[in-house]
Amino acid sequence: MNYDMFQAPDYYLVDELLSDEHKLVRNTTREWVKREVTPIIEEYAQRAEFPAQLRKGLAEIGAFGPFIPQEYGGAGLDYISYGLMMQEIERGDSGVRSTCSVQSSLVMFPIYKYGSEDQKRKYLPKLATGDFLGAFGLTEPNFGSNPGGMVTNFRDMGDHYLLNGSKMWISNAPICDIAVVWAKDESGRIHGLIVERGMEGFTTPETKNKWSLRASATGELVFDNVRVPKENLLPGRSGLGAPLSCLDSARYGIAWGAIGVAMDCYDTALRYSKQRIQFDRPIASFQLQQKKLAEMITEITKAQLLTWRLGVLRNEDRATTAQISMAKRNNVEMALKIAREARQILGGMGITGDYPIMRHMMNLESVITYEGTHDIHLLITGADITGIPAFK
Ligand code: TGC
Ligand code: FAD
Repeated sequence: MNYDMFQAPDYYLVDELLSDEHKLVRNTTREWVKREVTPIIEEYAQRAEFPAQLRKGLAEIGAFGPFIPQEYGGAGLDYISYGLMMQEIERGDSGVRSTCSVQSSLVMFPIYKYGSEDQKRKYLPKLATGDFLGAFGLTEPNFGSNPGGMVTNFRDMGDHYLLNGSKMWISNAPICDIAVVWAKDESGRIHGLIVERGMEGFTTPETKNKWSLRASATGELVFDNVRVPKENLLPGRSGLGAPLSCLDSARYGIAWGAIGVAMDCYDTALRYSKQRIQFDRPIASFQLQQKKLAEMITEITKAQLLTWRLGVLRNEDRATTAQISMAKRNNVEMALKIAREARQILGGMGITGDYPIMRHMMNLESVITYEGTHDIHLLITGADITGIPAFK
């Protein structure tokens, strides 16, 4: 597919629920994705390379820290605008959206929420312009779904902290300038530390051989007696709740992003089904194909309404962790099912890189796992409605 013919479905006129600013942000991002992302992304995904040239453009459209106040370099937008941006960017590629999620929700958010005034002034403007790219280190080789068990730790050496341990599966790691790293102090309490590239003993080996999220750089963060200045500790909050609150923001963005992928798969399959002739008729005329398409638009519409309402609650600071989990889980599974059905509508053509569906489908296998697995989000809902956590 050389030319991007994407037309977004809006079956229930959800646009009428959006403000003029929301639509402007959405349309600007959509046009940028058509111009800058879809023409090149297949090639970068095949090469397993992050398209570094997008970094400046993402900053220019405000995709790095859309909800961060303007005084710190952010765009000062609301959470529905953030969601719409993630929807449009993920319509291009989940890996590019990942870069934005990490930068905005997992690096800028904790620095803005829990950082000192000096940290905010030092890091946020450079992250907003893309001069700095950030990573978020929570997951470890032996602690994925259970991050509270982490073993990465730091010791107070008087004039600095000494950081040891390693993080695994970290988006942006190989190309990051800074990383917000979660580690335990000598009493076992979790804190966030800002680690900068160039600090001695800090390395970021790349994770190779991925079949998914190939246009996103993934790697490890390894700390071998890294001397971290004391002023790099986030002073505003400690405990597991600090990183988990950042996940709320990122999971919220993913709930919107998944809709973008679903829309792209549906739109591609609908167009193809009207053009592809078999048995002297367009395959869109067969009931079995219509069933697939009708169910896709139904699920996309339900997800749009769920997510818009979540955005209203998030803007009012009323969206709960469990509500966000429900939307992330529902929408990612919805997008994955639609990608699989859309791939079938394209027959053999569906497996090629001439169409975006197979790339989206493979990407979603990561999206359904990171930011809390599909199972973990179900358990979060279960704990919320019964009052009985079933994690342990
Ligand atoms: P639990 O006992 O439930 O909670 C520990 C403390 O945290 C508090 N808390 C929260 N605070 C703020 N916001 C939230 N969302 C919070 N959730 C919990 C809680 O009140 C408690 O506070 P306190 O004061 O009582 O200590 O913790 P648990 O150890 O039982 O774990 C619960 C569980 C399993 C739900 C949690 O650990 C979890 O969500 N696990 C999944 C891990 C995960 O999502 N990792 C994601 C890594 S980052 C990533 O994947 C980035 S991909 C980015 C990309 O490329 O897009
Ligand atoms: P595990 O926790 O080992 O889970 C394996 C299986 O067991 C899953 O199906 C899970 O649902 C199930 N399971 C686990 N516990 C329970 C339970 N209590 N009850 C029932 N079932 C359970 N992390 C970061 O910190 N920063 C990043 O930037 C980042 N980026 C990532 C990018 C990619 C491409 C990927 C794939 C992952 C990334 N992650 C990142 C890590 C991601 O968050 C973890 O992979 C995820 O949280 C799951 O952890 P795990 O892979 O160790 O799986």
